[in-house]
Amino acid sequence: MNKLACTAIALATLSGAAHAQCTINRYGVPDFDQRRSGVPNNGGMYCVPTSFTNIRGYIANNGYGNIMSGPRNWQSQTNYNYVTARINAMGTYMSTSGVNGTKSNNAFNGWNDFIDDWHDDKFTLSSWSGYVPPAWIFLGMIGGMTNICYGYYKPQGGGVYDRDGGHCVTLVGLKGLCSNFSEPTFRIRNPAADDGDLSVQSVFSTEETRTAIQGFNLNGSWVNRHRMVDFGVDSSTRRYLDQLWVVWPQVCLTGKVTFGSDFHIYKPVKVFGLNNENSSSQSPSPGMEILQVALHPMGVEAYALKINPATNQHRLYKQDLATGVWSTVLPSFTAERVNIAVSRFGHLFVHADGSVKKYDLNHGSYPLLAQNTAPGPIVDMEYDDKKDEIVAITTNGRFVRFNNDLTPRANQPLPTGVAILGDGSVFPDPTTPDRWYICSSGSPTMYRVITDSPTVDRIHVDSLITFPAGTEPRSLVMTDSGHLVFSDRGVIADWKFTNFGTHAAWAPDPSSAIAGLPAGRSIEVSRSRNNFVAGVHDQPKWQNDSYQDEGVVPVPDCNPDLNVDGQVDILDFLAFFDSFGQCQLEPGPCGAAGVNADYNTDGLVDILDMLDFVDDFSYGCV
Ligand SMILES: [Ca+2]
Ligand SMILES: [Ca+2]
Ligand SMILES: [Ca+2]
Ligand SMILES: [Ca+2]
Repeated sequence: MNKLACTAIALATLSGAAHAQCTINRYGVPDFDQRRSGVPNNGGMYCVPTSFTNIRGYIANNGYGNIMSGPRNWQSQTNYNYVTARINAMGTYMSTSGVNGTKSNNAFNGWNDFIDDWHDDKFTLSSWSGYVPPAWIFLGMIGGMTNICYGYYKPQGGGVYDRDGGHCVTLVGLKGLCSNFSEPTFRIRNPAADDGDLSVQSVFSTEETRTAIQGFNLNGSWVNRHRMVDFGVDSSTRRYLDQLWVVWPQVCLTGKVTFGSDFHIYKPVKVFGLNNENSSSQSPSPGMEILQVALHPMGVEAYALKINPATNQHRLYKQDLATGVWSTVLPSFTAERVNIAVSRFGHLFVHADGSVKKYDLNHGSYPLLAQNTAPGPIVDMEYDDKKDEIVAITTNGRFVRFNNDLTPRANQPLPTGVAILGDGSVFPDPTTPDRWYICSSGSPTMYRVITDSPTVDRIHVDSLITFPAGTEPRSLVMTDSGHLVFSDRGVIADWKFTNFGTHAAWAPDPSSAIAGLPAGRSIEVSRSRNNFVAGVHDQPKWQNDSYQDEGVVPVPDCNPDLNVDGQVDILDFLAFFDSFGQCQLEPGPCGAAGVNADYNTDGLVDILDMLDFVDDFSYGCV
C-alpha cells in the first residue's frame, strides 16, 4: 500500500439518466482524523469541523484550490499540521466545544461565516434535520458535497426512543440504488475511525452500512428515519440518519432571456466530479412566458411560474435539478398578480387574486396547508428566514408581513418618498432581522427600511443606495454574504458593500461568479437554508458529540481501483486512459466520466500521472 500517497478520484458518470445508476462513488474526498493533538480535548468531539474540512479538501483538489490552498496530497503527513490548523479554525467558526461537540445551528452558521469571510457566495449550505427524503440524499451526492449526521437513539422503555448525541461523517458513496433506491448502502469517511495515533494521519478508508427506513416512537411522536443497520449491531442504541448537509456550488436561475419560455440554470463555480453544468431548456407550455423563478431550499429542484399574458392563465412547473426532467406543480389557473415564494421548510406560498395559499413541496404531491386573504394586491413577496414571515409590498403602497401560517403580522404604509415605479422588489436582509430592501425598475435608488424599534412595526428609511443613472433593478435578492443581486437591463448585477480604506461604499463585486450573466426579469440566487427549529434542534441532545465504535471494518483506499469495485483490472485501465487521452497536457482536474487524469494532483495532466497510475496498477491492491 505504499502508493496511497497518490490521491485518485473515481466517480461514475453523473449526467443524463442519473436515476439509472446503481452506484455513485466519489473518491478523492479526504478522510481526515478528528482525533489529533493540537485540537481541544484531542479532537474527541470534533467530528463536525473535521467532516466539513474533508469537503474543503475535496473542493481544493477539484477546481477551487483557494478554499484550502490546494491542490495538495491530503494523505501526506507533510500536510498534517496544516490540516490540524484548518480543523481548529473550522471548530472556532462552528463554536465547537471540546467537551460537548457542535450544535446543529452553530455548524450551519459557522460554515456560512467561513464562506462569507473568504469566498463570498461561491458555495451555499443546505441543511435538513429529521427524516431525509431518499431523493435528496442522491441529489446532494451527485450535485454537491454531502455530510450526514446520525443520532444515537436510546430506548427509554415502552418502545419509546430518545436522541442522545450523535456523530457526523462525510458521505462518499451510495450503493444498491437500482435494487432499492430509497434504502441504499452508505459509503462514508468516518473522522473518528483512525489509527489511534494523535500525530499521524491514518490511511484514508471507507466504511459501509446498509440502511433501512424504520418508523418508531420518538418521545411520543411517530417518525421515520434511515437506520444505519450495520452500525452498532450489538448495542441497544440505534443509529438513525437525522441530518443531511449539502455544500452546493453557487446556482442562479433565470428565464425569458431571449424568448418567453427559455429557462436557464447557471452553475458558474465549477467543481470537477460534480453534476455541475449550466443548462438552458425550453420550459413546458412553450406558448407561455416565464414570470418568476424559485429554488427549493435543499437545492434539489427549480420552479418556473409561467403566464399567458393575454389570458392571465398561469402554470407552475418544476425541474428536477439532477435529471432536468420537468413536471407540473400547480395546474392551469387564471388569476391577476400572481407571486410565489418558497420558505426554508420547503413550503410554497402563492399569491393570486387576493388570496395567499401555502403548499408543501417536499413529498412529490403538493397538499394545500393553509390559505388566507391577501392584505392587498401584492407586487412582490419573499420569505424571511430570520423571522419565519412573508414580507410583501402592495400596489396600494403598503408594506405587509404575515406569519408562516398566513396569519397577519403587520400592515404599514411604505415610508414617505418610497414609490414603486415599474416592477417592484422587496427582500429581507438575511444578516440582520427587521431590515428589508425595497427597489423598483423605474428608479436607480434602493431603500433600506427598518422598524422604528423592535417593538414598533412602523418602518422608516434607514439608508439610501443609489446605483448609476439608468439602472433598472428587478427581482432583488440579498445573498448570504449581504450582496445585493438583481436583474438589470438583461444581465445580472452583483453589488457588495466594500471597504476602500478611506471609505466604504456599495460597488460591483469584481470577483462575482454571476455578474454579467444574461438574465430575464426574474432571477433567483441560491442561498444557505435549513429547517432548524429553535427549542428542538438546539437541545443538548442535538449536539453531535460522542463517537462510539460502530463495529465495522474500514476498507483502506486503493487508488488504482478507479471505478471502486474492489478490483484493479482492465476496467480501471480503460477508465484512466479515457481520461488521460482527453486531458493530456491540460490543467487538472480534468477527465471523463468523473475520473481525474491528474492522478498525482499536481495540477497538470502529464506523463508523470501515467507513470504513477501504471506503477500503481501493476502493484495492485493488497
Ligand atoms: Ca477515518
Ligand atoms: Ca491519527
Ligand atoms: Ca476497479
Ligand atoms: Ca499531474
